[in-house]
Amino acid sequence: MPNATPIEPSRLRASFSQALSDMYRREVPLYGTLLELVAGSNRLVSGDHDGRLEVERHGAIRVGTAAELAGIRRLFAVMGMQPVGYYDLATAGVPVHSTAFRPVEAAALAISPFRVFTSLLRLELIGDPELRAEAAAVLERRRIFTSRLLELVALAEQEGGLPEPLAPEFVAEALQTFRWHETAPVDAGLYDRLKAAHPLVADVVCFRGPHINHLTPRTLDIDAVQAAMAARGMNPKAVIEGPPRRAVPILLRQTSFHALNEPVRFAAGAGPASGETTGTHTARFGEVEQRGAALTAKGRALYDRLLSQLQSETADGADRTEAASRIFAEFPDTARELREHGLAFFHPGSDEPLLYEDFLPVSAAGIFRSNLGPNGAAGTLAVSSRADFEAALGTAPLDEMALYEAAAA
Ligand code: OOG
Ligand code: NI
Repeated sequence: MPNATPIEPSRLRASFSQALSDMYRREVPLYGTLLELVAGSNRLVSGDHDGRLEVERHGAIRVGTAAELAGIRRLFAVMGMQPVGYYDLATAGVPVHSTAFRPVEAAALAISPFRVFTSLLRLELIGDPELRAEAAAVLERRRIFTSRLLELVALAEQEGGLPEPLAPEFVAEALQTFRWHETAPVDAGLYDRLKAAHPLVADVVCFRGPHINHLTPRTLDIDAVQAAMAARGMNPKAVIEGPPRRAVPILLRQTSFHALNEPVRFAAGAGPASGETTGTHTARFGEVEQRGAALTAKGRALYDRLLSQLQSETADGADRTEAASRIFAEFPDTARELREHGLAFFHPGSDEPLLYEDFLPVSAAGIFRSNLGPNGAAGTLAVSSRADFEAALGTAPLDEMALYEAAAA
């Protein structure tokens, strides 16, 4: 389709995230309940009756190979999303390392802030060499992009954008990559062995593609949503990740309902008597987030120090709410002090802090763990290699601090 005007990447991203939301609500009806609850609570807080404040801010996927990660990078680039930041989850016992694909320009963020937390499985952490080879072989065989999607991505790369008339088809084909598959290409025996190695390994290897594992709308009052989830029997995780409630919110607070147990049909095994078998898998959930000020390196260092103090003081199960407000009292809680102490970034010539657009590794690990069941809480794993991740991605992720510095200048 020569000479057709390319669609603005932010508009393509907006329609993709809306389509993904519609698909996920059909796949996971409890997520629809969460969206309604968040919309209701946002209306109470803001008195805003028409705006879609609670439009999804992010989603998350997990891929299995370098080639898949590189393909995901090309796909998201068409929608104006660049890899930002590097997150090593190994120190929290989660065998992945990650980046976030997101828009970086203020204008693009304003049109659609949608981003995807994307994790690459570290297969080398499977100790048993035979099992590792089996997992690698399964991953090598799968194709997570339709051939038509690959054609459309290549066309967009050649033309410097996706021709506008092809946008609906592009969105429909892209959704295929992230949909749920109820049938697994592996037998139940292999699933069980991979799950015993780590539940995350089974989640990545045993399915036909990187199903979206959660979407996350924005709330204006995360404490209210947490309480409402509990009141509705939605089984929320025990604690809200991130900083405590404050007058001037900083960084990112997150909570979720626990992942559901969903039916799966496994392929027939190799044994003579075995046919297709059924089982269950636990991976998909719903999350909410509340964002606050982006912190400078100095502010972030203070946050990290207070958070690790909080973690060590509550390791024995002590009351986290009490400890958090006591420990975080040290973090100044007015915009004026945040600026005077050089703790947060501000819009140029304004009292308004810049919004934090990224993720927090300790919080992300908490979200992972609460959704992986009892085996998900392993200790520290071998430290990951940022160089390996960059080689797989085909580039170095952008540095989030540099982006905030530029936006504040
Ligand atoms: C990603 C968990 C991290 C967040 O909001 O911090 C995340 C995953 O479960 O794949 O989404
Ligand atoms: Ni998330």
